[in-house]
Amino acid sequence: MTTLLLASLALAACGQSAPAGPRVFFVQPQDGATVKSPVALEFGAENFQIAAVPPGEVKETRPNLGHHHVAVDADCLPPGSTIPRAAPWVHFGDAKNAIDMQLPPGKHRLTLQIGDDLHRTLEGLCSTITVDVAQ
Ligand SMILES: [Cu+2]
Repeated sequence: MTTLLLASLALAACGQSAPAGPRVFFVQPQDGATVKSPVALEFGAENFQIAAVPPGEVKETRPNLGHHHVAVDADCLPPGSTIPRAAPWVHFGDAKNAIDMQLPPGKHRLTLQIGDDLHRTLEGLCSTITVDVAQ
């Protein structure tokens, strides 16, 4: 009796379409891939809007949108951090989602992180992969 009840509750829970959270990810390369420099990077986002930073001085951020940032051999910054305008971070404030990047041979971590109009990190919107750059 109890088992049946739990089973139907679980089914009911699955049937509801819970809103999927926003997410950011590398479309390419794949995590663990062996690649050749220059490496074609492509970024993707789901349930989140990628938008260019407005021109001029930005004082306020717009909700639920932002732009990509990528860093080589760096980790995700904690939520609420301002992403430095300095190496290793590259800002895509023009809303671009791709770049061909020169990388030295060897293993490298690639971190993709969303920042809002004020280049501040957002909870859960970061992804790190590792690639092996061939000689
Ligand atoms: Cu930025």
